[in-house]
Amino acid sequence: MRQAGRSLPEYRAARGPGSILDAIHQPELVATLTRQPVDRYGTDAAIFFSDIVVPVAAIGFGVDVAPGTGPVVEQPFRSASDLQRLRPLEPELDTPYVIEAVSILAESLDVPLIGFAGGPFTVGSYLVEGGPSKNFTRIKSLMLAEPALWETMVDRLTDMAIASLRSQLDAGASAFQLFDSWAGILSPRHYANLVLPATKRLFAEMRDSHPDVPSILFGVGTGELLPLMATAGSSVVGIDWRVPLGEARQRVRDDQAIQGNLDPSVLGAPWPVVEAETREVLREAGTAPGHIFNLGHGVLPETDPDVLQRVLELVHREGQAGRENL
Ligand code: 1CP
Repeated sequence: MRQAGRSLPEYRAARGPGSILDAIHQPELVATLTRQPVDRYGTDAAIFFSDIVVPVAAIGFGVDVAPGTGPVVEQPFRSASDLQRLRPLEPELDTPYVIEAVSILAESLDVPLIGFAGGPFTVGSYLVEGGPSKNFTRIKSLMLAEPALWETMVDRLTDMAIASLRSQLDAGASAFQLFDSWAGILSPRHYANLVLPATKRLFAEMRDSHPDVPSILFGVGTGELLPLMATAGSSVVGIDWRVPLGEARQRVRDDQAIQGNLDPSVLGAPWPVVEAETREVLREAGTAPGHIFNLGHGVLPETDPDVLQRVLELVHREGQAGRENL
């Protein structure tokens, strides 16, 4: 569950104030923060504690993550001259703290560790917009008005994601997730022409270097994009709460698993509602293998940890019963 930690009192206590990037530079602290949701909830996997802007911040693009806001960029990417600020990532030199934290976790966790990187559209959107965005106007204009520049930019961001993911897998992560969280803002035609080719290349190159490593492609609001995303080459497709899982199955390939998709806002409702909604997700997912229960997006900071705990217990109980009935 992405950002599961930030709703936890032990997260706030261990992390302290200031930019999350400071915390991300401290491998022992990262290992602790990664373990917290696993220790508390008994999740079946851990998601590495980091952020999608870590590689671009590490090469000195001038990115910070402002508390309560998210990534902010001092001098946004606006023209071809900004390409010189997007040099290749050398993980051993630029992000040794990531490699060290993954190594500590690979040694000490009892569950698989999921590494991750940001998808090219989502990371590009922060660089071009300068921060979180509602309409994504600047990045869309850049993509459409200057396709050659976008192609170069997307290729560099994709190369950085590949380098980062490889370093995490080499250090002991067992699977990886590509968060192209905001790709759902694009029309299918724009996604197919301007984002999918680089995304396909990423999964193909990852398969070449790390065959058999499970991979997840995720975005929000991707209902219309799912059939396209399903061709990108991941073994799992993440689904947000807007598409019922039964329908989502029709939109991905038969050999792909799906991940999702309880609406994170539902966790604020009284328990009987949360229970019914959780059961509905499991019912929609059906009995065929290949469903990873998750929220449809990250845990909201105001979420009551005890409610999440009960959801996890319910899912584990039902999953166990389901397996026994197979
Ligand atoms: O569960 C975890 O804590 C895992 C670590 C993790 C992950 C997987 C963090 C820590 N960030 C991410 C990925 C990430 N970061 C995504 C993709 C997942 C998603 O869609 O939520 C995105 C879009 C970001 C960018 C980002 N970082 C935002 C969103 C801003 C926006 O545009 O709306 C925010 C708020 C952050 C800060 C951040 N990153 C992570 C945490 C725990 C936090 C918030 C609190 C903090 O600063 O401690």
